[in-house]
Amino acid sequence: MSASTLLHFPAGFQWGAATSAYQIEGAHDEDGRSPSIWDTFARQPGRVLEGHTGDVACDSYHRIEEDVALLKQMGAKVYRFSVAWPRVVPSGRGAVNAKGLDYYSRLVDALLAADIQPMVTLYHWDLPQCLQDEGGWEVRETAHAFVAYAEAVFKALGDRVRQWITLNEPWCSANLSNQIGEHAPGQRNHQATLAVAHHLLLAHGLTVRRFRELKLPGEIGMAPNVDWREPYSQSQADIDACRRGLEWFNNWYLDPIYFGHYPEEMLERYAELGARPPVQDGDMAIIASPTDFLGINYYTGSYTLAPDVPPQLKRSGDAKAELAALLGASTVDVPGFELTDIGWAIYPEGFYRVLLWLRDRYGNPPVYITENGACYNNGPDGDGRVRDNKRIAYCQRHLIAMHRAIRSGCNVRGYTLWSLLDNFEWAWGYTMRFGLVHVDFATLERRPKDSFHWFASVIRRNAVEPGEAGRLAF
Ligand code: IFM
Repeated sequence: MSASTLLHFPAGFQWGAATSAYQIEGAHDEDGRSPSIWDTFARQPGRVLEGHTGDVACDSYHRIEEDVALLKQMGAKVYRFSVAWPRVVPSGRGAVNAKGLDYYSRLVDALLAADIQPMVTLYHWDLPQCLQDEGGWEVRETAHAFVAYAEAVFKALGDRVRQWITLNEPWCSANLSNQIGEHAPGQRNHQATLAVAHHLLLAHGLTVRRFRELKLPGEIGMAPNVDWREPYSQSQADIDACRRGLEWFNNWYLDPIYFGHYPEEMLERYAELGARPPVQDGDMAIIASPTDFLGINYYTGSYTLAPDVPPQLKRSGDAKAELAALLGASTVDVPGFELTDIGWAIYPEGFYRVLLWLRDRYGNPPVYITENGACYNNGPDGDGRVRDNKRIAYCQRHLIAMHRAIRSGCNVRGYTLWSLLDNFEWAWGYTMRFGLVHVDFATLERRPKDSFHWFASVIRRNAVEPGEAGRLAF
């Protein structure tokens, strides 16, 4: 392919890969780490496929050099990882564990020595279990405990880290965990969901303020997951249902940050179910404290189809039925696109559209794509090579969508692919693989897949090929 036909990204575009603590570190009881809600949840029968836990994961706690060498080989400019609260403040609040902080300090030093910028997420779902025992994110005090923990991390790493993310995917920590019940702590309760969501957002806002007070160099933002929904048809019912779905998934976390209020219609619908966010005076101003960028995690999209007879929105005590009525819709996987191995529709057009939607609705903030990637479970062939062409095709299509968005004026500054390594995929355990690097979970051996080499070529050229997916040179 000639250089002129490549789709180039802006100079200095920040390419890299992402992971999170519980999914890769292992060493679950070493150097003073206390259990998190995921240690507990994974031990409850039936919660995680095949009873897998993050006890060992990819053993990254003991493999800083190996993992950083992989990032270096890939040419990454940035590595997005998360800090485990139960490693740094094992009792949730109070004493700071120097050994826990030391691990992250050594990781940051190793990255900088390899000329890779650290991008640090402060919360990627691993709440200390001792705080859950006191009510977890349902209680307001947890937001204050989070700020104290964040401050300890700022003070230890803030001389070297220039990019901070408060929360990863609050929709998952609140809705997937407390309304749908698939993630820790695993309940179905609308009021708990709204309390958790509100205290997470409050923790975010308070942490942004503390970051500013400490006058640390660098930038701070949040990384919500957004998906894209479109009305199945131009019928008013489908349009209305789609709007509700977007309010529930995207706007609930973004409107408070950019506008200082929750989306009205969804707020009213929740109230019909007797659920309200526990907002106190001044909270929304704290939540709307200005950030420096928006992190965006995007994987999939769908069409929204309203049922012929919408379920009545009323309290029935059946949280699942109430959620269906709240949304008044079913989702339809985008026809014409395949599913990845985890069953998510491949919808790159949705990535383009959601980036334009963010541009127009929220004033075109600086955006980092903090996650995007695909689950494919094929392992090494007989010759040891992992030919994950489907992952390459998925990523190529999404990079093209991102390129179109940038050319349309979206202020996208970087992209960290999920994930560097195959890892603990939450309720799916180790059965679902998102890595650019294959991990043999019996031996912990790392093996770069074809997608790793392809992505390295994207980074090297700062460009993606527009050619036929799955037949790319690298
Ligand atoms: O593995 C997760 C990650 O922890 C958060 N975003 C989505 C990924 C794939 O499910």
